[in-house]
Amino acid sequence: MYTEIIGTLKGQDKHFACVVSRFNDFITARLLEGALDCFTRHGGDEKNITVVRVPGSFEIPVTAAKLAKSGKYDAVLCLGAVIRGATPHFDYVAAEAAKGIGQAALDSGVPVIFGVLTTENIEQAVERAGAKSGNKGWDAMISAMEMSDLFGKL
Ligand code: INI
Repeated sequence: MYTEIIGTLKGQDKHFACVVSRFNDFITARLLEGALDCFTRHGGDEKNITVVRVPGSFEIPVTAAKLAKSGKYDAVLCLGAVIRGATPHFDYVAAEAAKGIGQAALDSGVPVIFGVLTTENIEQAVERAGAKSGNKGWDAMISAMEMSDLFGKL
């Protein structure tokens, strides 16, 4: 018989930081709403959430790394939207965000959640920010709750 360790989904007594990009704010605001809704519906108290605004997704990793290392948060959520049609340097911004967010988690040992949309067009981004494909901010909060609970047990 093996030992299984799993994280459960609960917001009680959890302290999270959300790094939110102002670029494509009409999308990232919806992602934040989804994350907060998810948190409070799982017993979390909104006063335990710190929202940190950054100019764009490129600035998310360094900010997330600083927050993760502060020791104040059980997890850091990264919420951004990189839309190919809107930028000639999509690949650079998207790649840096993904690589840097992963690095922030590895360096700090704190769950740093990738809630950055990388889409071909605005329509796809809208679909993932509360329309027909759900809300990736909500999904990011689910991952934050699961991972922070799991890390408390490892
Ligand atoms: N930042 C985004 O979050 N999404 C984008 O689609 C985007 N585009 O289109 O360029 C974007 N650019 C800004 C970038 O993240 C930095 O803020 C900027 O380059 C300053 O470092």
